[in-house]
Amino acid sequence: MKRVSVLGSTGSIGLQSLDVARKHGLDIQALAAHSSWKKLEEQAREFSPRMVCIYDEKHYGDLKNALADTDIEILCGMDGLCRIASDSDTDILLNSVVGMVGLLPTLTAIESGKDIALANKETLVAGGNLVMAAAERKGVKIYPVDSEHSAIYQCLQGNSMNRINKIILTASGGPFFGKTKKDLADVTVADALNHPNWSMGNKITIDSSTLMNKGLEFIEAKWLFDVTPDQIEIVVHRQSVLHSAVEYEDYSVIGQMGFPDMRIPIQYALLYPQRIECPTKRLSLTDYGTLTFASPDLETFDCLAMCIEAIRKGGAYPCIVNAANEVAVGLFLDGKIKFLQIGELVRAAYEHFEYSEITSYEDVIAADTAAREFVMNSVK
Ligand code: MN3
Repeated sequence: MKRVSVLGSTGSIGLQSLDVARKHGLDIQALAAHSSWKKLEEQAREFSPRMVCIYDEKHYGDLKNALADTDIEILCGMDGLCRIASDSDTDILLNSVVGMVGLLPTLTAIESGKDIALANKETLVAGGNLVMAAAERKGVKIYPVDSEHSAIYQCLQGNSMNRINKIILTASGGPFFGKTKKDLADVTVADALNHPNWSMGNKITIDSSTLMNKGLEFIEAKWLFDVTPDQIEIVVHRQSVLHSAVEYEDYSVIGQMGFPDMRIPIQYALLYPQRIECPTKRLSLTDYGTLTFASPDLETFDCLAMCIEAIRKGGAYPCIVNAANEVAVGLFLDGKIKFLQIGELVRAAYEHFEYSEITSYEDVIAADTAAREFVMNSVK
């Protein structure tokens, strides 16, 4: 049985990955959470990992006391995440932490030759060239956990001899599909958190409402599948049943469908190449009756437009738009800015910075930090 460690185990992907682990009796080696130490304690008692890590160091003492009667090793901070990422008794690391924090553990896992089930978007968005080059050098596999990228990965199986014409990346369109900027001027946090098809964490749910999420996925797809931006077409598909598709040179389009439940792609990443029963609902196409497809509205959803421009220009731009968005979403969730300001701030950051290359982890951090400061200073 595969030995698995989970970074971000108390988040939405983490909880669903533990459902999969529970169902199939996976051997959990380590668990890490941001700050939910009570939930992490519960998980540690259920899965008996060798190590647990609480990222937020102020809860280290709480967790240590809570698990004092066990022989589980308690870690904290980035050091703890990287310690888990480099653990030699883990076969696959599920990285589902939120934000830029995920990049260093991913690079650490790759350097120690460990396969990764990747749910942390920022890893590829901010450091795509570094991560893919390191993975190739180390012969490490990156299994995408995101439903769209998992779908594409699945559509590529058995086709290593064939060239991709294009990738069809599907988007649900989020809660504001069909709206104009005028309609979105007074959107509240609660409106934006009300996603039609997927149940996810706050950051990604806001990103889905602005379509930033699809922009990040566009950038990820470019890196994961080694295609050009021109080879990726975004198609809005409201039902989230077709999770993405690949067109080959013969114009045959192969897609992957399923009930919209993240446990399917999580399980595929953790158990690849096995396909065994998943703890989810089955897809009934006749329950849906109709599946619809439309082009995205790049005018209303400028975060998506910015991401596409950023990856076309390359260099640090994807990292910059990602960092600007992360700060802007935080400000929106805290009630400090309006919904449409998220896109405006991302655009302002994109336009502010000159082109620069990313050749090291330090370059990523420098671009990321500069973009964050730029956004914070813009709203003062
Ligand atoms: Mn997705």
